Amino acid sequence: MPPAVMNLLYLFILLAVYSPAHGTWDSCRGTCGLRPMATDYGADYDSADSRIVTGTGALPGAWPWIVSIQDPRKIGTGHTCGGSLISPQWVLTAAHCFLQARNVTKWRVLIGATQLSHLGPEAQVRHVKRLLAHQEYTAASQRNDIALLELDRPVQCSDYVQPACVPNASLTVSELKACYIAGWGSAGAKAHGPSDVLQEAKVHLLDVRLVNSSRWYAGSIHTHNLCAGYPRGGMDTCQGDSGGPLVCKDNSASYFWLVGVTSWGKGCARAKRLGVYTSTQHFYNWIVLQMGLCPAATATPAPEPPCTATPSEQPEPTPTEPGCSTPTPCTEETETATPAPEPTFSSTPSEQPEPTPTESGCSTPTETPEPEAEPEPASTPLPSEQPGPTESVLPAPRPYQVLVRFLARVHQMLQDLMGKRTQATG
Ligand code: 4AZ
Repeated sequence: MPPAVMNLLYLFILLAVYSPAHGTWDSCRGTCGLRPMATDYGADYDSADSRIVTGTGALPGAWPWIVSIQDPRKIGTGHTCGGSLISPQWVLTAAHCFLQARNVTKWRVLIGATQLSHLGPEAQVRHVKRLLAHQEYTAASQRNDIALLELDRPVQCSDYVQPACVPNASLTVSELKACYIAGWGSAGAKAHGPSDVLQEAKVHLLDVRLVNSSRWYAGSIHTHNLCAGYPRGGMDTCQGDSGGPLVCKDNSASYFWLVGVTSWGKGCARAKRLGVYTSTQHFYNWIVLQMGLCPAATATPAPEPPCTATPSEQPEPTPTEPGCSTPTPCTEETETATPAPEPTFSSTPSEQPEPTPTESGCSTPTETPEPEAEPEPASTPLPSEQPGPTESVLPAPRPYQVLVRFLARVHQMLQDLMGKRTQATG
C-alpha cells in the first residue's frame, strides 16, 4: 500500500476513534494546577487576605478546580459541599458530605462558577455518575474522610475550569509556603446558609504534633490529616466548605497542589481550633486506584530511583526520568473491584490501626491483585513522576497510549495483509 494511502487510513482511524460520538477531545490536555486567569489579574491574586469566615469574594477563575456539589432537595442553590476537579471527569471531596445522601445521581456538580446565584457562560453543570466514598470512612472520628465523584461526562477545560494537581509521596507538603482555602461555606459559625460568592483566604500549614497538643485538639488529629489556619484563629473554613480544596502553590513554579480536602473543625476561626483537612498525598494510591489507574509505585515492584518532586516549568512534558512514571490506565487484570455505586458508612467508630506506608489509603490491599508491569510503547516517553502544569499527576486514562497501541496493531495487520497479498500474487 502506498504511504500516502496508509497515512490517510491512519487519519481516518484517528478521526473515527476521537470523533464527537466518543466524546470530545481532552481540552484539559493532561495539565493540572494552572490558573489561566491569574496572569490577567496580576497582583490582585497575591492579596488573598480575605476571610472565608468574614467573606471577601474570589475573582472569577481564581480557583478553577473548585466545584459546588449541590443536592436538588435543598432549597436555594442546593449547595452542600465543595470539591476539587482532579481530572476532566473526577472530583475529589469529603465522604461526610454524603452521610444523608439519597439518590446521588440526581445531585449536580457546578464547575467554573464564582457566584452561585448568577452563573456566567463559563459555568458547567454535570451530574454524579458514581460516588466512591472511602470504605473505611468513620463518622465519629472523621477518619478517612475522602470520596470521589465520577461525573456523568467530562468537563471542558477553559480559563475557568482546570483540574488541580494531586501530590504523590515525593512532594514535601510541609515545605510549601503559600497555601489557600476556598469555598462557598457560611461566613461564620453563627451565619446561616452558604455564601453566594466564592470566598478565599491564605492560611498556614501547622505541625500536626502542635495541633494535637492538650490545649489544642488533644489527640483528635490523625496522621492522614493536615491542619491549616492561624493559632489565633480568624481565617478558617466553615460549614459548607467541606470537601473543598486546601491548595498550596509550588515553591518554585506557578502551579498549585491540591494538598487537602476540607474535613472538619471545632467551630470556625477559633483560636487553637484550626481547620482539619484530609491529606490527599496520604490517599494518593487510593485515589488513583478508584479512578481505575495504576499507581506508578506499585506498577514497578523494583525499588525506584528518587524522582524529582519539583517539576520544571516547561511548555512541553518534562523529559523521561528513569524509573519514574505517572499513573497509567489499569489493564483488566490490574483493575480493582468496582466499588458499590452507593457507599456504606460505618456509624460505629472502630479505631483501626493506621495503615502501613505501603498500603496507605488503599481500601482493600489484600484484594488488590498485584498489577502487572506493562511495558510502555517505545514511542511514548515515560513522563517524570511528579509532573508540573504541563502534565497532570492524575491524567485521564491516556488516550494517546491506547491510540498508539491500536495504530501499531492496525499497522501490523495491514502489513500482514499486504504480505499475504504479495505472497498470493507473487
Ligand atoms: C463543616 O461543617 C466545617 N473550621 C468545615 C470546616 C470547619 C468546620 C466545619 C473548620 O463543613
